[in-house]
Amino acid sequence: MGRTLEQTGASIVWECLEREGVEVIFGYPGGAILPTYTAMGDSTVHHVLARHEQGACHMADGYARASGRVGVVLATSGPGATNLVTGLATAMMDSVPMVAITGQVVGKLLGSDAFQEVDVTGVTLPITKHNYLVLRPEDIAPAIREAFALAKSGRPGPVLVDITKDAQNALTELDWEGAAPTRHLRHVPPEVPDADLAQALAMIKASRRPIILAGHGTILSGATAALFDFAEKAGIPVASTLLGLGGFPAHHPLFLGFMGMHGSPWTNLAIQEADLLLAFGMRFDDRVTGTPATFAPHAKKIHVDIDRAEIGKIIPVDLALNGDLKRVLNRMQPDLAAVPTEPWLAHIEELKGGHNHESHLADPWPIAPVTEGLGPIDVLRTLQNAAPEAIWVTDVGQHQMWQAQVMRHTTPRTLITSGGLGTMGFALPAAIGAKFARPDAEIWVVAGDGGIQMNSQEFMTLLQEGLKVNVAVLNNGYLGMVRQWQTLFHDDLRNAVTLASPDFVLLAEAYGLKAVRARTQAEAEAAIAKARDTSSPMLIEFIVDPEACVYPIIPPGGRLEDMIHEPNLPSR
Ligand SMILES: Cc1cc2nc3c(=O)[nH]c(=O)nc-3n(C[C@H](O)[C@H](O)[C@H](O)COP(=O)(O)OP(=O)(O)OC[C@H]3O[C@@H](n4cnc5c(N)ncnc54)[C@H](O)[C@@H]3O)c2cc1C
Ligand SMILES: Cc1ncc(C[n+]2csc(CCOP(=O)(O)OP(=O)(O)O)c2C)c(N)n1
Ligand SMILES: [Mg+2]
Repeated sequence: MGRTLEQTGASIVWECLEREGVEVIFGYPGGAILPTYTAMGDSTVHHVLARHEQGACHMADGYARASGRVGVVLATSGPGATNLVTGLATAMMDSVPMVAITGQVVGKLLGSDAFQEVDVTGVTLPITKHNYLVLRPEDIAPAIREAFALAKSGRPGPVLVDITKDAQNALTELDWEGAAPTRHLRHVPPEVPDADLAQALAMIKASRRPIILAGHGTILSGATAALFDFAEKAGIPVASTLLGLGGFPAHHPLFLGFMGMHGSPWTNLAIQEADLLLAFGMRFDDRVTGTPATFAPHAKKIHVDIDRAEIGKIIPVDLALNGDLKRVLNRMQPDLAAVPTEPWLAHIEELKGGHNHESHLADPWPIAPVTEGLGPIDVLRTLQNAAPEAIWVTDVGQHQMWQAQVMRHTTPRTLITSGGLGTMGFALPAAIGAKFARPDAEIWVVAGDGGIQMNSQEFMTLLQEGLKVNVAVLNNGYLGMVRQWQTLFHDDLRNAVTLASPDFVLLAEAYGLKAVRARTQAEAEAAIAKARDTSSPMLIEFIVDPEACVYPIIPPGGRLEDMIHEPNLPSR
């Protein structure tokens, strides 16, 4: 009877994916993963052929960020696997649940410099949450099941499963129940003791200038509703990290916008004056703290984080609540009382100078006159007004920061961006993944002329898959963020930042997208309307001011209050 139930390791890979509920995977074939591609057969899992493994990896990442589910990427050994490295590191830095499956040379050749052999578990050890080298077909199902459990449990992250070609080819029986994961149980967060919650509540009660700093963990934990109730009941204002945007509605009166190096001025100032900082699911990145020793100097600090290793890593805290944020907030909620924060909120209003809290760049923080071309901020405002419900997938650079400053993120998972690694080339493939997660959503890429050239081959994947995603390229002729640093901090040297680009309209058309260039506000508005009206994907190249800088900016080694503002504005 045994033989009839036997199947190849490769076929087990697909069965495991199906049983894990995977609907779509992103990949690129090659020799060592060929048995698995051969066994794809009539699998219910839709395979998206990327044009580069890095693209496939960011697609899986974008899918995971947009859906909250595990993204899956498939690649061959050697160069296929090494092309995943940037994508895995991107996901690792931003706690994105992902499973990467790679083919490996046959077991007996391991360590022999065989054709397309790379020690992939070695290479990816520091950029995965965990990884496996699978040598036997019977170990495939346990490794894949455990990989899914690990990727999504506790603090999410990417897990890699490297499977030798002979393990994919060999026959075995799938024992699904026997392959049930056990290791991930160690990652179940401990329950925060009642006494610690009581202490947190006492600290909140005693505070007069409290502030919540909500991070990506708010979204990862599904704690956005709990955060909303918590902030409203206590009357505590909410600042956000870049990756926390969307975790608290931008239009809410208690929302202060995002903080840090390019954050809202009043938010940074409020943090420096606060007497209690409630850090919820964030990891005190250096873009957030400025010089750590100077961060929130007057505040007692409570840090809620699921990862014990993050607590006290950068900023010493007065109370550590090591657990799941949603659970912690829900447990505190019944005993939470309103804090008399009216004077504090009034003071923050003064810091704001009466202007629109939804965008710190709104009047009266006028932006510098545009030197030539469109104002990049005007372009982003026009996009926001045209498509307020869209999902925005941003690349890395000045345009990324302006997007975060200008646009109102009201619901979770509507801003998808590479924060921790800051990976140029992320946006286009990540948007393709996001479209699979949210097929009915309006999805826009916002990229620079530099970043779009890093993975532009994925335009073809967009077309082949018949996806409607619009692409806004803000062409300033520079690697703008680097040019800005050279301008502000390195004598305006402009070394290696002047960027020649292809004709983006022709490039996009060559791939089959519709495309148009906009040089004026009227052209921009018409182009955006056309893109939203057209059923096929469309690229708009916005010719924007080459000299604009992102303000405010905290200089290297600075404190939050050392923000440099637009030079032609009155100092505050
Ligand atoms: C050009 C550029 C400029 C930037 N400027 C800024 C800036 O001005 N301001 C800014 O904020 N960022 C900025 N960033 C982004 C910055 O580098 C970090 O990526 C970002 O600050 C990280 O935010 P985070 O800590 O909320 O998220 P993550 O780095 O994703 O950390 C999430 C945290 O939540 C925890 N967590 C996960 N799940 C749970 C759970 N269930 N319960 C509790 N905790 C959980 C994790 O353990 C982790 O500690 C910039 C990036 C770039 C590329
Ligand atoms: C892969 C990668 N290489 C280098 C960098 C460093 N870097 C950060 S922003 C930036 C410039 C981005 O230029 P562009 O895409 O044109 O966007 P802009 O800043 O002009 O809006 C560079 C080179 C990076 N973040 N990622
Ligand atoms: Mg540029």
